[in-house]
Amino acid sequence: MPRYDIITIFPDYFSTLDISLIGKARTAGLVDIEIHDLRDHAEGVHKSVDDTPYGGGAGMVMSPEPWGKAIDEVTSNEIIHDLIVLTPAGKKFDQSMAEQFSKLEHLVFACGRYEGIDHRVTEYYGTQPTFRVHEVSIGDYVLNGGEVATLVMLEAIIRLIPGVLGNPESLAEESHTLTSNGEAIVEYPNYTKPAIWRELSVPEILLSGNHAAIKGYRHEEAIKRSQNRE
Ligand code: 6GU
Repeated sequence: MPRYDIITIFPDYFSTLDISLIGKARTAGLVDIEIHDLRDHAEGVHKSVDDTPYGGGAGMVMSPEPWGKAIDEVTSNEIIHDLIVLTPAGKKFDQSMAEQFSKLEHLVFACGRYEGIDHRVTEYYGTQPTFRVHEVSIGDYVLNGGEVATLVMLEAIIRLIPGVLGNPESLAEESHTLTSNGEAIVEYPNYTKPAIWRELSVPEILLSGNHAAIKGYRHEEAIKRSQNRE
């Protein structure tokens, strides 16, 4: 099964990985997720993991030493490791990236805080033959750290692992599949009972039983939504 190691100074962020679909996937032995506290690799009475930036400037930078120790501890020279460094300066995460990562055997998530991690960590592992390093962002806004970004990535990745979703048909049908010309197509709007809610009716065609017409209607609605999204 694929293994995901998460290195963070806030392990508590990841308690939600015990619940819902990901919790079930872990219990079922479909994925192995291990959380590691970076501070276990810090030295001194204060167990400090950061320092002031060379060249000056605001904020603190995470020191390379604890990161090197933490990453070395969860990796070996035997297999390829994909090291994901969470940073707003990274390549933007999307569904195709999720699909690629979902096929990999060992992901290591490095959750930076403060003004990020000393860049030599990215440089060093980038030169190691058993590592591929990916700097990833989840969108054009600034978070306080990589923890929530890691949760977003894990949710998108793990649901693509075979056996995790109860109904694999929902994978093929759902939002953000790409059309034949590579355009992102979003899902059509969905309705369930009651047929009238607060004076709003469900579109009549969905009650018609005419499957071809329903298919056509849904496609039209999906196109409209896709065009309105930019
Ligand atoms: Cl991965 N990290 C931080 N700190 N901010 C972000 C981000 C990551 N992705 C978008 N904003």
